Amino acid sequence: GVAAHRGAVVLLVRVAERPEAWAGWVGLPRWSEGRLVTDWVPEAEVQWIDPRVVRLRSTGQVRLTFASHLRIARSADGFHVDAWGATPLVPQSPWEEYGIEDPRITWLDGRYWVTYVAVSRWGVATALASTDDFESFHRHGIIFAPENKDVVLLSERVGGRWAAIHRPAPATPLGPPGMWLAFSSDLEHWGGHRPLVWPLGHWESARTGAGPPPLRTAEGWLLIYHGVAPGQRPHDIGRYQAGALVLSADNPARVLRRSRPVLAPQTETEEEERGFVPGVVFPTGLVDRGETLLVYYGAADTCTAVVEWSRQELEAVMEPVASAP
Ligand code: MAN
Repeated sequence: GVAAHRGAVVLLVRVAERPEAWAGWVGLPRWSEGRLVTDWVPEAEVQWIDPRVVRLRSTGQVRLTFASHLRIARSADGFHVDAWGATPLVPQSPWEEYGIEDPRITWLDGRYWVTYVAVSRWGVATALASTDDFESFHRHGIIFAPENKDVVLLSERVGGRWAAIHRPAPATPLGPPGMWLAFSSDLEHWGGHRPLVWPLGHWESARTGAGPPPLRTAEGWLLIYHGVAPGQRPHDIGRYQAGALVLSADNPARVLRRSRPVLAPQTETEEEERGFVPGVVFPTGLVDRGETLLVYYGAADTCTAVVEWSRQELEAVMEPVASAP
């Protein structure tokens, strides 16, 4: 996630840590009382689901092979990191024990609000924190229960209420995980849920989720989002690309225009086996520079990258869509 703060770009970066290899054992990290500890499990006890996730044969428990926390980086020009913040944001509560991930920052009502993913033995939820200096954070707890990720806040009230886009992940395969809209008067209690985005193209048919918090424009809300194309086999992660759409200003449940993919895995790390999870671009931050947009994204779950888009070119590839089903 990114924000403009005191004339610079502030990045809240997800840092994932993995224990060093130890022959015959798999190290599964978790946070406990503010410290990172590792559970060492014999290799034979572990069934790999993908590079990120294992299942323990004895208990059936699912664990991540890494644990994430968030770090602050400051950049004057948006391209080079000038300084790292002194205090990282690390997992604190039991529902953050396997890590905190994928932050998104929204400036709203005179404060920065951070939605982030909290991972634990209870599943994958979304929590809320706020700050005004990126040095100390106030935690507001979980706002969307498991499984729910890709939560972004709209920076202005709609019809008197705050609005969020969220992405519940149903286990019953009646429909692929997709984006929903919800409303709140205090940012902590959410209701009025309704489906927002349904897949149109094959590239987004496995799942979709919001990218950076939507940008208010003259036309409405510009939302960059990720779409996933199904892989070959059932457990394949699939290919992540990004698209863009515009939501109506007074009724953000209405999608006005929508693009084909505008960002695809392209660098060697993103495309090949050199990344931790190749085939993934995952935008979560946006800086409005007027004629251009800076879009910050996770590349192959390996590094953070930035791309600069011409606003005009992006506008030109978003086509009008027929109204919601
Ligand atoms: C998926 C991926 C990972 C993430 C876990 C838990 O496996 O999105 O990057 O760490 O879910 O959220």
